[in-house]
Amino acid sequence: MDKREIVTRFADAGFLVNHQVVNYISECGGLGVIEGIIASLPQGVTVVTPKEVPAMIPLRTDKLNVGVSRMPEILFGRAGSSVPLPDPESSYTMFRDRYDSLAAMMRGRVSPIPIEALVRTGNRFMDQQIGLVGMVTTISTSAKGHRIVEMEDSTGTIKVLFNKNRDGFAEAESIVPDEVIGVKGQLARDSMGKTQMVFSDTLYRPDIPLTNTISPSKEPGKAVFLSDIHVGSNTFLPDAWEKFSAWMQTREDIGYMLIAGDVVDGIGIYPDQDKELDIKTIYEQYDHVGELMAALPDRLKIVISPGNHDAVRGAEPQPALPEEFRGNFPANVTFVENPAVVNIQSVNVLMYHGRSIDDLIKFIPGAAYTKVGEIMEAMLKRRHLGPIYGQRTPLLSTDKDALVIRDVPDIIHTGHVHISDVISYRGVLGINAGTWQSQTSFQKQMNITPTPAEVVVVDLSTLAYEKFCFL
Ligand code: D5M
Ligand code: FE
Ligand code: ZN
Repeated sequence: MDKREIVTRFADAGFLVNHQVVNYISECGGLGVIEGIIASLPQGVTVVTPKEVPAMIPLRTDKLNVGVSRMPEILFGRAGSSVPLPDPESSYTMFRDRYDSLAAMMRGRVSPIPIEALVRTGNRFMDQQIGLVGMVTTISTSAKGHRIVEMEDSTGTIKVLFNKNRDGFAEAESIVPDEVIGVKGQLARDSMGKTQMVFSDTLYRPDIPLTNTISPSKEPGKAVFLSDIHVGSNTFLPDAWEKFSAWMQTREDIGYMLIAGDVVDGIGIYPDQDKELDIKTIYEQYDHVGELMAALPDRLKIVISPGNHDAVRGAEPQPALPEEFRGNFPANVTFVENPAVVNIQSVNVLMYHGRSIDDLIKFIPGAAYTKVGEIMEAMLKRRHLGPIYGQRTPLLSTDKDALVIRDVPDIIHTGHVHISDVISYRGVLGINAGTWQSQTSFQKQMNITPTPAEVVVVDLSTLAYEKFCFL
């Protein structure tokens, strides 16, 4: 990052900044690092020196009295819990569960009428203000530029028009296939007196309640978040990892490490991958990750969920890494499914690798890989990690839709895009820490510039975060 820009950012926020801090950020920072530093400045500080930047504080030798971290409690996604449904009707079961659980979150606000009652000829709701809740089946744009969305519930389907000249049209433009939405609007008839469509006044999403507040841990403790280590790739950054690993030895205040998938690069994941591999068997790749984990302080409680490069079924929910790959891992590592909900000191973390981010970016206007925070927000609004069926994210049919965000998490932790971003949405912290591999030839083609070797540390007792970079 440009040094002048760094100074300007601090100045805009009302701070002077020391040149060592500027050098540090220019080497390994972006706007997120600056924002992290500013957010964690104590009251009364006007000049930012290395003393105010925890990542720059020299290694400490004294012991911090932080006690022993409790074991993470797996609330969802325990190894072995996702069972595929066998019969061809299974996707119906899963979508029904998605509809029921998400519709329940909106019922009080929308007071929905079954779609069958709305489309019945001569029905009593004609020309009135009505509410409905449905899953989105098709989306199109009218000749005049309005959005037309077909919605389906268990009784029928109906078209809903979102007028491009109304407030909130941007939200309507962000409607994606297979999400569950609510609408209040006017039922309109055609010249034959039959229901034609609903003209929407207000779009509703399951969303995070406005009343949601942050609920940090009552005990002291910190957790470090990362993902996409990609061990085995010739673009994995061993020196940066070593720097991070050495730093972890000094951070006795950090009791937990959460890793949201792609711990190895895998074998045969993309065409010609073999030319970019330093470690050419999957067992050796995992053995090496095991060594990296064993070199970290053993007081750490580590949780690992898989991603699309890991040696498990690609369809989501993905199972936990099987025993056969775990031989070299220390006992302080817990393997969970993708997605998973893990409780650390009463802070609930929803871990999801994030393959669906590719699909959501494609469907949401203005979305970009450089703004993955907005995609985490999109997931929270929809209370779903990956609604779109039949695109790049393979979805497994299970009894309950594992990608529904049933309970509001304190933290949502994703990866996959290799570009870090942190957001806060209605009291939920969204963290994507980035990756440990430099730009691959594939990403070069796609024009994706990664932010490697960054981690995010969260103080569980305040839910404040800091970013650290080890390039
Ligand atoms: O994903 C690394 C990055 O590459 C992430 O930003 C998504 C992007 N990616 C991965 N696969 C594809 C395809 N097929 N098309 C477009 N973009 C993609 P990783 O899971 O680590 O390979
Ligand atoms: Fe990855
Ligand atoms: Zn990935």
